[in-house]
Amino acid sequence: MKKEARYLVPGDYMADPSVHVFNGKVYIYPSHDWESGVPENDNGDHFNMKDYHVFSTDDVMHGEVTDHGVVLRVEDVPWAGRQLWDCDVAFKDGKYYMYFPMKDRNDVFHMGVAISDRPEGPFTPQPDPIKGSYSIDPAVFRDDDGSYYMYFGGIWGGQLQRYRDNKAVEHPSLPEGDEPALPGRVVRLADDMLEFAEEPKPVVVVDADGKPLTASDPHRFFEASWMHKYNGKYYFSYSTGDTHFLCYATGDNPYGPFTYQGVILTPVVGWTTHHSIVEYKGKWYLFHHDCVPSNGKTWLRSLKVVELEYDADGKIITIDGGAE
Ligand code: FUB
Repeated sequence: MKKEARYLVPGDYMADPSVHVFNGKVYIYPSHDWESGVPENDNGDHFNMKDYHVFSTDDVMHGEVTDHGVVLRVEDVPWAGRQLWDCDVAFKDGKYYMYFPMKDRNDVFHMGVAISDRPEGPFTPQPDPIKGSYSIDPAVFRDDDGSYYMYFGGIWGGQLQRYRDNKAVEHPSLPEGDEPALPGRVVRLADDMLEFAEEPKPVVVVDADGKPLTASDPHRFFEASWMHKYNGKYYFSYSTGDTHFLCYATGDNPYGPFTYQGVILTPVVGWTTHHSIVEYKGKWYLFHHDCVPSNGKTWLRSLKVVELEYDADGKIITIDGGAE
């Protein structure tokens, strides 16, 4: 279905929106793309982002979008190497916790935490990355019982293929053909929000017969996890990367398994696709990005929002991403 969409920050290149409602307003936590001159490759070196901005609005489709400025920079982080990719923010007991993936000085991705008293930042980073953290794209979900879970992981440049059972392997590889696809990960956060409370677990997406989606399935997990709850069900959504869909699967608990349901967004202009799903003032929204304003430059993406609809059975109605 084609839907009215809005570019939220026409004056700059922002991508990978993580969105939450705090204090009655919508807060958007994107990556900040820029023309760094780094050539494009499968390792994602061209996504050479160096800071984050925060945006807010109280009218998603038509209202003013406030830019709260730079809230964290690579050079603020004591363990920094390079590349601030998709972040997320969670609120607990009066503090806002920003979770961000960045490469350390050995070019290995880990997740850091930075803290603020305000949703708009600025955020002060902890001295070290989260112990046992790896790969990219943290999405933090608060369940109704007050537990917080981080969904994460991304293959290729996101380095997830370098890990099995949460340990780095000497010879990274990806499953192929009919082998089960490499799953994303989920982990409960500790009460202080600064550590993992347990070992990360695989987020397995299964078909209607309960079999894990295979590595050759165009709808298998690649990166960009998100979790939301709708009518009491857990909706795990993600990007399929090189096949360019946003898909979702549902389950009855935060760990899954999740049963594959369908496509949320067909391919957009640009290589990556990424998103978050949020309810605000009684409507549901899909925040995402595409490369239309930059004429298809993969590394210069623009923030977008469209209204999301469910049918009577809780199925998400597929949105047309606009790519030919
Ligand atoms: O923005 C850099 C990376 O591109 C993100 O971490 C991925 O999800 C993809 O959007």
